[in-house]
Amino acid sequence: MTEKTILLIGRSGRGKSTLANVILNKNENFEEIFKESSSSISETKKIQFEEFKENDVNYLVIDTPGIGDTKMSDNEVLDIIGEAVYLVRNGLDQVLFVVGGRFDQYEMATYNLLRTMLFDEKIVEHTTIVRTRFADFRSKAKREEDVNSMIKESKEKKVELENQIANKEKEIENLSPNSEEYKRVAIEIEQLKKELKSTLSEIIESCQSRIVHVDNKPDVKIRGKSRVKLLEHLNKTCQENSYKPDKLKELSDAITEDMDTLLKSRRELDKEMKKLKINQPISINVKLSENKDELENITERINKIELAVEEQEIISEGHLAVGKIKELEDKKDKLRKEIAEKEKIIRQKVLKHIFENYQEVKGELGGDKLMESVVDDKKLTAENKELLAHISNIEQLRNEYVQQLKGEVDALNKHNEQFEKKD
Ligand SMILES: Nc1nc2c(ncn2[C@@H]2O[C@H](COP(=O)(O)OP(=O)(O)O)[C@@H](O)[C@H]2O)c(=O)[nH]1
Ligand SMILES: [Mg+2]
Repeated sequence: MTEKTILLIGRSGRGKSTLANVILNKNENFEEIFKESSSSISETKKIQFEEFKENDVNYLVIDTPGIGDTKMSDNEVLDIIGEAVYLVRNGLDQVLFVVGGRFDQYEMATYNLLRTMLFDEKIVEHTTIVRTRFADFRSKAKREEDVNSMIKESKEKKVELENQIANKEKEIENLSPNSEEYKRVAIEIEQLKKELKSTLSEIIESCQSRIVHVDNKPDVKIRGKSRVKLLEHLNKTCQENSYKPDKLKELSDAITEDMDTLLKSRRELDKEMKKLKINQPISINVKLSENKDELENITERINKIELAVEEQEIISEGHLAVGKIKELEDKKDKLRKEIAEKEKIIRQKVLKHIFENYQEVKGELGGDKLMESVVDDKKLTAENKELLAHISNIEQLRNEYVQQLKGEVDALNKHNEQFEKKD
């Protein structure tokens, strides 16, 4: 049996979860297994994955929430990265980079951040652009027109950014390196360079034969067409060996064992919770509801209490007495502790991995947001703190060095000018 691991990446709202449901086609009815976001409910910031079998291929479909494009809690970011790495530990067959009609500057934030943290430049060769919301998906001419306009737009954006950078670089030449103005322009240049790295042009150009247009509006027939198209495409493109870059291997080697234990404990806890739910005396629920003043009607309340008493009797008849519940509760608490401990260990390892790639991550659009999210002083280990201090030290030294060089160049120029005047 062939295994194919498919990772969905893209800005939130572009249609990743919908696409995952289309590929999965649960109960032949595109049931919503991956949570699709509507405007009223905010997207869950968790990895979701499902497996299914089709034509002797075992597919693993992984839906990722955006990172770097929104502020998240440190645990959320670290958990997403840890889980994604664990799921693709045996290699990745294809990244589906999902885009809608509009592009904004954070379109590629998650893609680029994952590329620097876990993958390498070769990820582009394993990427397919999936263009959603494309009603004219049947027309070859319209598809080509769309690709051309994507290329044109991203090229124009690239030229615009390059010009802006060139202008700012001219501007900074005439500023004193110690001035506030200099610092401000330097930051602007850095930001523009990040944006330049984030234009779609490179990825579109190298993925031209791998752009799939679909429309996944809620229409079984049209979604069926999308699905056939996507699976055919995956069948064609995923023939080569799966992609397993060094950085991914490094981190997955570090966390796989912990993750296995964590998942085992979580499953056990789930089982215990189910047992507890069956055995929980319902009277507790009645008390809670009373506190909340949810039961306005007195007779209704009495009925509920009577029901609770009845339930309690059934429980004691079934020999599921308080002692048993206590035992289950203890087991549950122990498992909870074990889980929390493992989660902490995995997060620390992911954090260490991010710090080891600190410079590159900071150099990406969204890198600052990601770092802000994960650097919570209270949660850093001594080792990570040392690493961070070391990195910021290097950064400071480098800045000082650059300033010093600028100063020397200025002095030399002045010196030359004087000589020229003398001549
Ligand atoms: N018309 C149309 N709507 C889509 C398409 N893909 C997604 N949507 C809608 O766009 C919204 C966001 O989709 P979702 O899959 O949750 O986006 P995600 O944040 O990238 O996972 C949902 O209301 C979807 O129903 C598409 O191809 N066509
Ligand atoms: Mg989603």
